Amino acid sequence: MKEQLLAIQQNALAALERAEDLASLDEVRVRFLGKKGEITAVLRTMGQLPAEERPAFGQAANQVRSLIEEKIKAAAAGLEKKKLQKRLESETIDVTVPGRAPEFGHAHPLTKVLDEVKDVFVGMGFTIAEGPEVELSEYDFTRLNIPEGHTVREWTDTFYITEDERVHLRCQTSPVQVRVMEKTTPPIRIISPGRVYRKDEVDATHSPMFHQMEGLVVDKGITMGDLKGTLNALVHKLYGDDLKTRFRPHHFPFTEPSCEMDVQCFVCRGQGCRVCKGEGWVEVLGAGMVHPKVLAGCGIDPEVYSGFAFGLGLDRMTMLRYNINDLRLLFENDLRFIGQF
Ligand code: 2U9
Repeated sequence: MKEQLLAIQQNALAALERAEDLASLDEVRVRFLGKKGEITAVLRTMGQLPAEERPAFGQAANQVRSLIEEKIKAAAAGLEKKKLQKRLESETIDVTVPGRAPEFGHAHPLTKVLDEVKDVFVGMGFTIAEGPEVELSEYDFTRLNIPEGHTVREWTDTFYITEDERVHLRCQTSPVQVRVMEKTTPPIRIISPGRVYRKDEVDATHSPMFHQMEGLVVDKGITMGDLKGTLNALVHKLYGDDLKTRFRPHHFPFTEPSCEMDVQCFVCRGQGCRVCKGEGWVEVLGAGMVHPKVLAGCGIDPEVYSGFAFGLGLDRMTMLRYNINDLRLLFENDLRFIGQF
């Protein structure tokens, strides 16, 4: 019986040596110390021993048991430590290794141009006014001297919200200025940037939604000279002092007289190229003296006050600025395109 105990002890210690992980270690414990384990089994045979030998044998068997238990505990601690070591190694981060640079986004080209234009006007004492995109026809048409029946009020041009044509998606940001004029005593110096909507097929230069920046100055004695001086200051700040500009007569229902402003093509400097379609000049905005009926319609006496207003297409200005030949690129969010700016 003693040899049997010894054999069990050696087998147990050998099995412990081979145990790679806690699971196989537990198998060893069950095999030797478990209810059906070898130690338990040999203890059950103690009954076959002569009575006087049993205490010694029992003691020897318990010694083997407690030895195996100790060895298992020590081995478990060793395996735990090894496991922790491995986890620490795998989790160790080399703080000297440079971190992954977070990808920084940047402003969309449209936003960059908008901020540039805002800076110029805020620098000239203008304030920024904003208003609803879902607008009343009263403010976007009637108050702007665009009477019923005018083509721009057609369903073909305008996204009406209500059957009665009282509410639509604004076609320009001018209603913002009307809302300011009706509740403000001049002087008024505001710019109103924002999204506008017109029923247009999407192509390289048209989109049903695009961005405008309009401006308005109303005070005593405002002249066409103030209009030209202010818009020349804008162009020279944006494109450089030496760029030539010209004003061509035009017509808008809400301004009289009206004009369009061209700048010398900043790509070919007037020689003629793809950007200016060989003209040497590029149209950048429309403007004019606020129509007296529009002033009066907002409760401002045109005998006392006068004003000028202008409007520019921000998308178009951005395309000119960055030599972009397709408007859709500004809206399609292709990171290869956006990433360039
Ligand atoms: C009030 C009175 C007058 C705003 C103006 C323009 C000329 C103009 C176009 C620019 C590019 C529209 O997006 S676009 O196609 N706009 O040319 N806008 S004068 O005149 C106003 C505005 C408000 C109370």
